[in-house]
Amino acid sequence: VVPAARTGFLAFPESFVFGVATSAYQIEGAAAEGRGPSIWDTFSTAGHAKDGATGEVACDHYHLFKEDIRLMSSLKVKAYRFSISWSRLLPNGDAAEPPSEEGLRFYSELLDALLQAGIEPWVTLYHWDLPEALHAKGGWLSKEMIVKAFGDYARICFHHFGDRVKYWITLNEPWCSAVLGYNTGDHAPGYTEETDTACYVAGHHLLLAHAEAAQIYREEFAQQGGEVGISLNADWRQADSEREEDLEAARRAMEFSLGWFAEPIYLGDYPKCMRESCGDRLPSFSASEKKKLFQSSDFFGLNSYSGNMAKAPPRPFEGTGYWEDIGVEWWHTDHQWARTDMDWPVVPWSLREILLYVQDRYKPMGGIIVTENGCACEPDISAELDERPGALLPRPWDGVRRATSSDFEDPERVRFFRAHLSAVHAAIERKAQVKGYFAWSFLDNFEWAEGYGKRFGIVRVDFQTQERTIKSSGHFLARVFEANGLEAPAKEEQYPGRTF
Ligand code: PNW
Repeated sequence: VVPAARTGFLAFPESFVFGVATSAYQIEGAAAEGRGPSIWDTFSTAGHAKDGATGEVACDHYHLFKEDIRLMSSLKVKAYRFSISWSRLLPNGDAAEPPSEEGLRFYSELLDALLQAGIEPWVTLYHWDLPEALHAKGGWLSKEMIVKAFGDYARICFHHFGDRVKYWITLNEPWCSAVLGYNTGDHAPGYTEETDTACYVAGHHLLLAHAEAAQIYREEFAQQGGEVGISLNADWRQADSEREEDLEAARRAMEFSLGWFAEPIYLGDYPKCMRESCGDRLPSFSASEKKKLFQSSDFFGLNSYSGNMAKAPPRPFEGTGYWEDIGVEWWHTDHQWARTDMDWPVVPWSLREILLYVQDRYKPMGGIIVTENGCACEPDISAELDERPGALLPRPWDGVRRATSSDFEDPERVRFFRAHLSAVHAAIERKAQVKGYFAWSFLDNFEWAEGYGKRFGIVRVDFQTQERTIKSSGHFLARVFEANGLEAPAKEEQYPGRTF
């Protein structure tokens, strides 16, 4: 193999945090071992994920966590982002009952083992697995109930684990909880748009729950000396042209995705364009709620996987509802862009753009942490997809794929990470205060509605035997983590499609 001609070494700041990420429902399994049901148990056992997949066993991380931490050590991981399963601590969601001893013991042992291995834990409190008992009481649509319930749960976590956890993330991707859970119905609890307000109501309460947990930490646990942030997801939207309508479409797309959750926290209220489109269908914050939300995040967690274009529709959409309210041709794209197995366009420069946008618009205190970035690619699955009639757009690894002899060789993912890490580096050079990067994901896992067919891991999991094998992308990242930097992509590794 002739080594590609690269253009130089990209060094990251000394204190940069390199890690890997997972979430409870996607990896733990042990669904019945002391854990109460969550909305994802209900949703997946009802058959809403592909091939009837559920998280009942997943990666069996609940039993294999020690082995998994050894693997992380061998990958030179400095930080590990995982989530706590709410219903493993509070099987009935009820914080008036004492938390489950079994649940406390599991997370306590996990934290001890991580610290023993010199790995810094970054802990997400809510990665989508709402206790079913709380959903039955109205879930994210019930303001009084859910804000208090989340605060009580957060307090239990801070109390039991805050001696060892210095980085907390209240919510993972509230946009997904609100839109996929309460509008498209692709995720639990699977509400499809019965009303044109449900996702805004859920989103409102998600924000208030975040603020409640952040306030509890600051008022009751300040002496623990940690930080509390939130992880928001968005793909960068680039205007398709310089026409004013398209520039406006790009602004709206960013404000209806990232801004919806970022602006109440960083700028004091919902984006103006949301209020204009939605009127009273978008709930309002009281003065005291605004105050509680403002600057309620000690760092800006950003999850970003892709980018796309924004184009104004030829005439305004009719009707109301989240997608109509945005008023952007959401699926407009560049067909030259490569695609991952999720069909998400591969647009590395968009990660640089969104980081610069976050820095410029929100100036987050504590800086920005990329809390997720990665790609799904799996030789067998996409070979199948490639043969689907009339199907897919070009993929980055067309041609490479069939030459790939092993499931553990994933040059496509190496290429993805190299390109995206160099985009992060470029953002830092342009003064974005990016403090860390977590690869999604440590393990192949339960990819929500997609089941087990979409593999994001840098470690291969054989779901029959639970055997783990480090992929070449894992070895690649281990070298990046150790060297605190990487060689820039070679010319031939650059991706096709528009770059603007
Ligand atoms: C994130 N979308 O999910 C989640 O935080 C992870 O749990 C998940 O495994 C990962 O990304 C990969 O999907 C998303 O439709 C799911 O835009 C869907 C979307 C975005 C993020």
